[in-house]
Amino acid sequence: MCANSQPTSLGFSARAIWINRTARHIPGWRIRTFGVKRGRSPRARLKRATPARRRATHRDAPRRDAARAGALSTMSAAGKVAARGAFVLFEGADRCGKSTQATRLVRALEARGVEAELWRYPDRATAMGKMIDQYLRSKSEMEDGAIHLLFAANRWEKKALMERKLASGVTLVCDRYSYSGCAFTAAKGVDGLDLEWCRAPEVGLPRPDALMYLELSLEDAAKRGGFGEERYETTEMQRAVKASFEAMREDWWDVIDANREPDVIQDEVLRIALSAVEKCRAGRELKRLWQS
Ligand code: Z5A
Ligand code: MG
Repeated sequence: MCANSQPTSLGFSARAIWINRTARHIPGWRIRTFGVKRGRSPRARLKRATPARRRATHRDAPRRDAARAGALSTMSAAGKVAARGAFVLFEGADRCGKSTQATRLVRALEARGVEAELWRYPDRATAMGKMIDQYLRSKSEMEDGAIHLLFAANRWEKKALMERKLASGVTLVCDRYSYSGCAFTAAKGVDGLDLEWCRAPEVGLPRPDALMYLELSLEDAAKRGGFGEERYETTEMQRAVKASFEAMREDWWDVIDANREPDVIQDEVLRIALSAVEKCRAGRELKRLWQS
């Protein structure tokens, strides 16, 4: 029997398969499956499921989506590592130039065709951020442990968005993050609120791909103008904050001498950021804070 000749003694299902296979070679034919039992779609399966199974499926959805997003950040459908945006962070004590350099960096990256966004913490625009803002401006009071957790929650509420942006290829340039959170709370010297305690609520957040710590002495910082009116803006507090940053410093941080002309600092910062962007484009895995 030639390959295209019709079988004579086949049952209904086998005949349908034969029609399908044959039709595929005929231009203009729409392929349909006649009488062949197909697997039901997920939606159809869910419709027929018992109420308990349906509830479980919906309950699992966020976990499934998170797992998928995690996988997407490193693997493409073809099983290759996928390009993503870089998470670039500026940290340092007051007036070292974080906001200045973060703003300049976004512009410099965009000028080089890198899609970039400026993020900052605290994000004072959210409901939690508004409470933080009130606290920083001494318009409200809060226990030291409680305000620490609120700063951390302000990062957790934006974690999913951060991951989505990075996975979609946007580079995020961030002005302060968890390191400031830990440095400031630990600097208060409150019993029990040491660095280890401070880190706990931050564990599992996305870890930056590059952390630029702008190093500036208190004396040089003072030359950049007086303190503002916010709660932590005193010499004593800033000294303790610097000590906390020192205690947290890790090998992979880039320590930048911030006592130079802004343009000179920017050149160094841009080199570091572009190197991170390059690595993330090549599929570098997004790590988690303080997880082994
Ligand atoms: N906080 C916390 O407790 N827990 C947390 O989890 C987080 C934060 C995330 C937020 O302050 C406060 O919240 C902060 C920590 C705490 N408390 N304090 N203090 P913020 O981030 O909103 O603070 P800010 O108002 O942006 O100030 P800053 O960050 O300390 O400044 P900066 O961003 O490092 O510096 P700048 O604004 O870029 O520059 C300061 C001045 O220096 C300005 O006049 C510039 O023009 C000048 N400048 C900048 N670069 C240079 C150079 N290279 N040469 C000379 N002059 C320069
Ligand atoms: Mg700033």
